[in-house]
Amino acid sequence: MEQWLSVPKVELHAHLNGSVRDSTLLELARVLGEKGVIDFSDVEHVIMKDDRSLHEVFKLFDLIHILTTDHKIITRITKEVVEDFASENVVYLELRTTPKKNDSIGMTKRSYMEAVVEGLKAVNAVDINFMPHDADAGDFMDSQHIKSGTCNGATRKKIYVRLLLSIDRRETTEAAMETVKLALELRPIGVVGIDLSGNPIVGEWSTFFPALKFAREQGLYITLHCGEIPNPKEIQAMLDFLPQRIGHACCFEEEEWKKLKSLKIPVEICLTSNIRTDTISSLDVHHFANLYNVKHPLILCTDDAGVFSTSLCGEYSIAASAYGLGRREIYQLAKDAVEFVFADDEVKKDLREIFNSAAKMLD
Ligand code: 6MZ
Repeated sequence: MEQWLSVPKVELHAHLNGSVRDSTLLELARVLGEKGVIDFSDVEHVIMKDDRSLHEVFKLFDLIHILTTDHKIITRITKEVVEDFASENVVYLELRTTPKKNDSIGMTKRSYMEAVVEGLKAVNAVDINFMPHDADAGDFMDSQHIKSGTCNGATRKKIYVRLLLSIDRRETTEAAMETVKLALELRPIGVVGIDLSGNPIVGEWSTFFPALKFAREQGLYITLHCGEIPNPKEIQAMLDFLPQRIGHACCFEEEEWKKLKSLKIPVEICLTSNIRTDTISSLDVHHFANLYNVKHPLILCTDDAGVFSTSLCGEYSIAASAYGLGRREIYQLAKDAVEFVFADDEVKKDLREIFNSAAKMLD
């Protein structure tokens, strides 16, 4: 796995609350256990469990959300998640999260996102760029928060971070619309798009469609969790919507593959997540191989690095050994992801340069 550390990487499908370190979750659980809010020993067992069905994963998210409830904790986990990705040479991270409202602690969707932005500002292990270069961040900060390129004479690592706001499938049309309006308001601080996620057995496409349509009309990028369970009607409707990317695509039928391929919609592939949740029975039959062979646009991603105990290096390592990819192919796969990021052309240009200068390691 070490050898994939030197390859710059782009992460386009990472859920904030799914990417929290186990050690942080355990620490938070211990505190809530001491306060008598939860039973620590029960929770410890759930956090450390290895294999989970898709159903159990969503139960775990409900628990994680209890642990990460307040603003301070959201700020902390955001900082940690960004620094963890940066430490494995992720040079561009599109981090997604569901803005949450919790009246009992005075949390609004906006204040939740402010806490996320505080977390981005708090990153200090690397240089971070999370705002578009022409942004006017208004009351979020007085000057652009991009740190200088050097530290102690050595060039510091840099990570670009852009945000996607997730609509949870449990939400109503109004709640989804509120998230889209918030995303529009937060464009100056690096929100670039909308994700539709959450338990795939819950909710109807028609509920989210008006908000997603509005988002697209306003110029936000859209990525959809699509086909995590068999649901031909929804898959067709999602593909007809022409999102800029989709995630997973596990339970597609022949017709749906044909449509996806003819539309050339890039797919965010999360190998470990799909295997752990048994959405795909084994790597041998995973659709990565076919999509890769026909040169369909795809991006390797972690999904929930904490929940599935993985990392982006880990995902590249699995792809390399399961599908016989060498250093050059892995480098190319990582580099191709640049073309599917939702950031502006300036960022893409810089990322291409980062990859080009890393190409010498292939010699
Ligand atoms: C669908 C998923 C997911 O938003 O609270 N989420 N939705 N399929 C998946 N594959 C296993 N993994 C994560 O991060 C956690 C939330 O992301 C969505 C779920 O809605 C989960 O509650 P945030 O930061």
